[in-house]
Amino acid sequence: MLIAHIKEEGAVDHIGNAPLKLTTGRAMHAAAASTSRDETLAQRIRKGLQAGEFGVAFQPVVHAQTLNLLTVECLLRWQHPEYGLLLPECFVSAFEDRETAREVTEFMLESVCLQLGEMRRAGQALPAAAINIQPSQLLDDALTATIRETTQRHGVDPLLLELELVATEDASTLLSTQEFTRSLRQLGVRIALNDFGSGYSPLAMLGVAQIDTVKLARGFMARVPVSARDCVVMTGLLDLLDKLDMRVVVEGVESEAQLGWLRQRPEVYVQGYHVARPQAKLANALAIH
Ligand code: G
Ligand code: MN
Repeated sequence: MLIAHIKEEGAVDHIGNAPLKLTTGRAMHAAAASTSRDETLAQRIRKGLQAGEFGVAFQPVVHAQTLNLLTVECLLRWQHPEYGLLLPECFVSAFEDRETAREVTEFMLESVCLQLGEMRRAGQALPAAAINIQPSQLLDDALTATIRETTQRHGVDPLLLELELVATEDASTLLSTQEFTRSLRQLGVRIALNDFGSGYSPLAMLGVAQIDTVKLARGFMARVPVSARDCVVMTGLLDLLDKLDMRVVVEGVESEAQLGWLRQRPEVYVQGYHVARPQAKLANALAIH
């Protein structure tokens, strides 16, 4: 079966929970060790960007019923020379440093637009691409200009880009005021709220926030369809988002039973290991549909 095949091929995210914890521990150790040499994790990341230690993995988001591709989420990966493959949860704390967050976003935009530009020149249809940013980056006046310049240089339509902001108090505040997303919107860039329901996620913000896509946190699906009460929570949320005309992506779809349950709803998009793991090659993430 195509899906099962793709799950294995070129997977760069096959670190299970236990090894991932190990990697996290090592990364923290690394951070601590480097701090003692007067090098912060943020500085080490910037050095790693220069040294070509960072890469991008691609995970498809598909329509639950048809499995047609909606977007490819572009995920940062750090191939650390000493500690091996590190996932963003190991080092995202360093993105509180504004300059580091900016450089990482520039790296992602450059990598993703370069690949999309190459596809366009090869006459291929381009997928929409989602990139994760820190909510505070909406305060960076240069963000819109960087996106405009990078997309233009590679001949990529900014309409293809979606920025994912993790649900935090900052995201809630910034997305509830039009001016912080106005220039991005004018450029045609879409905004997604990531991990909704796991962090600071008041329902009231859905009424006011400037959001195109809500990505529901993995936790919501953990006991669906086994637990009737969890199914009620999901059904209520999906009804709410549907009425608000927001696009909904359900994250963490890890089983056929979960996908089957979500397939009852024509408006739902899904992302998760059962559909495809993050792939080292963009082409593999696109081969899903
Ligand atoms: O926070 P965000 O939703 O952007 O996280 C994306 C990360 O989630 C990816 O790096 C990937 O490793 C992980 N991921 C993707 N699909 C699944 C899944 O089905 N289950 C789990 N546990 N993690 C997933
Ligand atoms: Mn994301």
